[in-house]
Amino acid sequence: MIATKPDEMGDWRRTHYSLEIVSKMEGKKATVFGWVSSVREQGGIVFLIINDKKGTVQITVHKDKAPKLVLEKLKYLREHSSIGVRGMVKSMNKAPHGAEIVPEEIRVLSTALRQPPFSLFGGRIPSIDKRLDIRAIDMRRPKAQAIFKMRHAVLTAIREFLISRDYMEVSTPKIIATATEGGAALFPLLYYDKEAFLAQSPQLYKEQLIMPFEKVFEIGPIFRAEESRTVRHLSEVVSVDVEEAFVSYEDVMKLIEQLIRHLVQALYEKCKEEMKLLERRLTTPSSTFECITYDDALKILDKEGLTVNWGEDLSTQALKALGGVMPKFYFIKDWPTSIKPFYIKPRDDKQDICEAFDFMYGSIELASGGSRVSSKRLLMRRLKEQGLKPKLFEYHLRTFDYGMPPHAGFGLGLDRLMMVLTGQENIREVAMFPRDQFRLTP
Ligand code: AMO
Repeated sequence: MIATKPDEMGDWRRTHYSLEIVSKMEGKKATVFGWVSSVREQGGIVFLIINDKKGTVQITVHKDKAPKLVLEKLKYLREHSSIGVRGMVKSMNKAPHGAEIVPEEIRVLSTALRQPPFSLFGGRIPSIDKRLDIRAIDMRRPKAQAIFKMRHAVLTAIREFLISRDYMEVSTPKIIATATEGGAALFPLLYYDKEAFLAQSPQLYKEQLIMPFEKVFEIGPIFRAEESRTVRHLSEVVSVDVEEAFVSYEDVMKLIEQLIRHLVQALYEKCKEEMKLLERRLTTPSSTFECITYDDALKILDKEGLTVNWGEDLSTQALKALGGVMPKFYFIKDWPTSIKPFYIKPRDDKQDICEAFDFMYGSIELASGGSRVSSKRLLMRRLKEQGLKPKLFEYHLRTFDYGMPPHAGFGLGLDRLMMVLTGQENIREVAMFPRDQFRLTP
């Protein structure tokens, strides 16, 4: 029940964030906004704690001295309501950051109609499924805040890293005509009177874009109609796609090594507090990651008592076993051509092996990539070998008539990378509004 009409914000604007209310401001006026996270009364003094995006600030109301209107407002204040406070800063040792605000006026902008079904600031939290139902509130928990601040820092650092190396950020269509990633199922949709699909990957477009721009990257959504519900798969994720002309898969693998080192360093610079809160300690990876071939992987698995026949993909069980032996970042390269997509280049000396790699962290595949087929004839043959119709790819193949150079690239799953960097077991913890077979809202 709302006891009174909410106040208008009027001409009030924030003058300071919570963190800026410090003892040096003694005697100055401040206007802060945020959400009430606790109301406590002790010996005729009411302490309000207000949370904003940067932290907390204490508001102290002396009941015998406070303006009547402030006291009136206190009656209706409850946790989670959003309020504005204008008052005088007083230095106070016991308050967060050594200062508090003594309010001259309080505006209650929106009274919380109910309390969240779990405490945001401590105590047991329910399962992810229950939390996702009110995700925008769940994300106010300090640990969720830390995860998404780290995600933001990683996205910023990826852009910094690639742009400083002269890659151009591009945007490609997400409504597309043909599949590129054989195994993963497509989401069909009605595009006027035609069937179209949500993009599984920007693969063909990023390859085309190396013709005009040579070095490109895209950070955007990819869509996969995953059949099974796992802690590592979602139906929509963000992919960091990179593509470059005149390089091979070995070159882009080196780029991934440098990128990951840059990201870990950036997190230590910008997100120390967040990593501490999540109890995440990352060691800066060495400058070269371990790199095994697919054949090596089969040998390791054989030693672990797991037989995988040459030419078979590595099952979840096999990846788990491999992750037990190699728990950190590493590459698996030189895969059988038959289990990699049509656009991956077979090796010149041994056509049944291709210049593909997967980039791993333990048992999690974080990225895959490779050298691409740049010959139109070969690409048509590879399409046919994979049961696809070159005619449907005419719009793509056409580009190859105009001097398509050797090129290589990769797609890195941002959500899986964030699982690793923040130490989360379930991919849903690092996606703001995750989508899976059973979840289309919020
Ligand atoms: P691939 O299909 O391996 O390769 O996808 C690249 C990376 O995207 C992430 N990913 C997913 N993450 C969570 N849930 C999913 N359902 C999901 N699907 C994919 C993974 C994966 O390693 N075109 C190629 C890339 C290239 O060669 O450039 C591609 O899409 O982290």
